[in-house]
Amino acid sequence: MLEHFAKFVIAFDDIAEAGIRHSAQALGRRSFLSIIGGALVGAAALPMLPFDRSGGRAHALAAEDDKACEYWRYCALDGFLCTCCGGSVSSCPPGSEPSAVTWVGTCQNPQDGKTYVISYNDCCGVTSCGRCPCSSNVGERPGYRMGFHNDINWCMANDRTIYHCTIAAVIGVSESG
Ligand code: ABN
Repeated sequence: MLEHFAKFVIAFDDIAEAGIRHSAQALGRRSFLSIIGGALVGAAALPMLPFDRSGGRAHALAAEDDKACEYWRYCALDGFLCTCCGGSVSSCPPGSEPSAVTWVGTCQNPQDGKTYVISYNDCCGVTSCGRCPCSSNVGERPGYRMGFHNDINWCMANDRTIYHCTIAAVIGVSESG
């Protein structure tokens, strides 16, 4: 067995040597060495290239972070995230109040694959928060379809109409998926 293996290695060695000799003769020694040198430098540089090694992990993590625009409930939210302004994903920061009118969208939760109905209430009565601006527009429509539009101040029907930030409360599961 060992003898067979040794013979195989020697044969392989001979073939490789013959191939290299042939290439060196055909190309000339200088260009043969420059090709080999280029290949070695190229192989050494490969691991330094900027490959994406994250495998989509960053995106998956952002889908669970309610202070990131990529959080799944914010798929149709246009405004400042209340989670960055002292509130939570479904309650307004202290001193502000939820808008009396709102627009409703649907977003898919990547954890269970279900589509949920989300109410995007603006929080009103305090000057604009200015933190974590987001503009996601899944299912959103232009202003002439007002009930499907997110780029307006939904505090318009409140006594205190100043816009502060936006929350995203789950109000049901979408039957249509
Ligand atoms: N619905 C958020 C918002 C408020 C004011 C202006 C534009 C968008």
